[in-house]
Amino acid sequence: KNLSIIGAPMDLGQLRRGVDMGPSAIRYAGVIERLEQLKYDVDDLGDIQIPRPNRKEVQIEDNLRNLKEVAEGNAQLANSVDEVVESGRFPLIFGGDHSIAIGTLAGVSKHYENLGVIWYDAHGDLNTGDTSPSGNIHGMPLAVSLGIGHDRLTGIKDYTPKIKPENIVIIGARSLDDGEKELIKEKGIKVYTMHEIDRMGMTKVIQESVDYLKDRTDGVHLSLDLDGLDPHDAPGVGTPVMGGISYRESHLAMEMFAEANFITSAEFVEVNPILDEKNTTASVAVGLMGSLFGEKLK
Ligand code: DIR
Ligand code: MN
Ligand code: MN
Ligand code: MN
Repeated sequence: KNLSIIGAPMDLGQLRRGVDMGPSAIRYAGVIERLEQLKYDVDDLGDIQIPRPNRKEVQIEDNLRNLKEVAEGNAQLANSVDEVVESGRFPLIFGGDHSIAIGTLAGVSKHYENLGVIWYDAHGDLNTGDTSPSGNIHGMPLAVSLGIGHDRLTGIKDYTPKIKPENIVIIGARSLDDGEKELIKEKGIKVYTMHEIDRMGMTKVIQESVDYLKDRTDGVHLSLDLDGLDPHDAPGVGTPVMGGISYRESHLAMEMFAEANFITSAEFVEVNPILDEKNTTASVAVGLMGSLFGEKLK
């Protein structure tokens, strides 16, 4: 039970400032104590360094805002994550906006033949520069990891793709752009939208997701965007979408992942303390990590 924490204070993958303070907010909400209580050996490696863009130069190329800095930051993150996995410890990454999943997956996936990914998010994050309505790279990391997108991003760690479409499960989707919907169809990506969660219940959604991934993968990365939760439960996010997954459903999901004992790396992203109410969202994130790492009520 050895865990290494890496903070990725990235805010250049979207337009709202403040998400770079996510790692501090999560630490301040007591994550290390919480995990140590669960008998983990926790090593906090601190934050990676994110380059600052030159405000006077053109920053959007190919509809990719801050491409250079996002690529550099993620290349660094990929190296740190790679070292953690190499050393046999569980990598736990705090965002930062969701563009950091590009680096996390680049670092993790080279250690697996068939890495599975659970993408817990209101969004698909399957855009490219060509399909993105915003130019924000935080809406693109899943596509990039599939090898679709600018080669400064897909080429991190010199291999692509990082993951296979059949090894992905998206949970909580309720805001998908047209290009994302097309990609989901084309690649046959498994998606549980809010409709399925309402209809089947979270228990069945998670059971099916675990069964689906368990046989076909040799490791599973959990990428949890706090905007997957309902904004009432997790208000401190840059792109809230009404009608999300509840606090209780989310804990159930984490507890079932803990029971299945198959998550091998995780990241919690998009916590923005400037938009938050008294650090609620960071606290929710820490509570979810408690459940994911085996906290029991009795
Ligand atoms: C939108 C929003 N699909 C975009 N994406 C977000 O800009 O690509 N992802 N917020 O988390
Ligand atoms: Mn996201
Ligand atoms: Mn999202
Ligand atoms: Mn987002």
